[in-house]
Amino acid sequence: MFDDLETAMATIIAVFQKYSERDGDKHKLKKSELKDLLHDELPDLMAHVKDQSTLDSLMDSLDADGDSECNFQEFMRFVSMVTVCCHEFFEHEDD
Ligand SMILES: [Ca+2]
Ligand SMILES: [Ca+2]
Repeated sequence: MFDDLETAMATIIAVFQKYSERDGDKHKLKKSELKDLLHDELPDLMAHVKDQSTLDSLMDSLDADGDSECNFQEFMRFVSMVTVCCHEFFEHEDD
């Protein structure tokens, strides 16, 4: 099968919904939902984000519309940012 990217897109949507539906607005991640998502789905990354203030500033930088929640567009901006960083990291691995 050649649908890896489609699968990846569907996975991103499913992961977002799994956490956004837990509490309050079903279509947005509040800070506690975002925290659980990052801990469970990005454990390697979260190993570098140990303190609450880092999480707070991450949430603030993601929250483009200032409603203190992370909607799917804001989440996607974060996922693409992290993915680009990972890509750059692996590119430099070959240098
Ligand atoms: Ca929610
Ligand atoms: Ca927001």
